[in-house]
Amino acid sequence: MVVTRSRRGYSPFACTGDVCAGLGAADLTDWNGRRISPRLHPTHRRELMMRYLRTLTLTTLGLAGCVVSADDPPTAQLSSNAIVPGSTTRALTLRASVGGQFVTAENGGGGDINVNRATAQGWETFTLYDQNGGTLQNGDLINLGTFDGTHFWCAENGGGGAVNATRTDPQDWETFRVVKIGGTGTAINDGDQIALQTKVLGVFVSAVNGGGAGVTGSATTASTWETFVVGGGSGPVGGANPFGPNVVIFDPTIPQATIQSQINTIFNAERNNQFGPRRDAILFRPGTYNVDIPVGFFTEVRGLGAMPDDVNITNQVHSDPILANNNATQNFWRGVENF
Ligand SMILES: [Ca+2]
Repeated sequence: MVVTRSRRGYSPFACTGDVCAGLGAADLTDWNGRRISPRLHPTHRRELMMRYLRTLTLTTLGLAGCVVSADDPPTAQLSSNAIVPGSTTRALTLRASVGGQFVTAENGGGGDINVNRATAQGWETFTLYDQNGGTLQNGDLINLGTFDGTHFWCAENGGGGAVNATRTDPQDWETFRVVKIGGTGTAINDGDQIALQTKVLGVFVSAVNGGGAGVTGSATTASTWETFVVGGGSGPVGGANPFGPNVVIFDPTIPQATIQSQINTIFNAERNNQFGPRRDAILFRPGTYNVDIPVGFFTEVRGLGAMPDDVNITNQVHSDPILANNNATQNFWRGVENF
């Protein structure tokens, strides 16, 4: 539950809904239990937006709920960096080079990491946080989030033993360096082979026996068991991002065609969804985007910059009439802001 005090002195209101599912859908009540419609009350709407962005920021920084890894001895971790601001994200799958099996976080996170899946689905899809932003390059420091949106890969004690997915706060044990194995150039793209080196001790993650078992983080050199094939696409993270599958976050490094495709997919789902349950949020990190954004029902489009000028949409954003004869009197439940 999130409780926030209005800047104008209104009573705080409590949200029992999922803010990530879209502002238009939030189940908001005031202290008297009355439902608040943010669309009809400008002050509440603004407050909801501020709270939403605050929650988003805190969650992005890994600070929501003041989450701390209780099982990490505080003296052993060198720092608490949470998700490094400016990190870019991408979906990632990893396949052992030797046996060709995919790496999975059992149950989508919170436990073991194994290398024993023939195909990649949700549990085998990770969110790669590229700490220095931009594209993924040889030598970049990364965090690897699991499908449940809660946990991160962790090399216990910074390396030398188990690697699991039991931590919720990405600190140094949860930070790895990507080392490109072979190939030309420094950029890492789908199909390239990489090794993962722990940040603290500089040892490498191994697929034990080349696959069919778990992973460890104790190899001093990157050889066959330490080599993984990158996959999963370089586009924005959908189902694997911390906010769930109905929140997409774009940044300027993502190809415009990829962004446009995802926007179109969302619009096609929301175009006539006046009475349906689906909710979507489309979020843009600061930058310029030459995309066309039709806004359907229950869709919120937001810039994530400190100021509206930080996000520029150079094509168009529009909400066309959904009824015949250019009748837009039922174009409800949608919003755009901060770009
Ligand atoms: Ca990078």
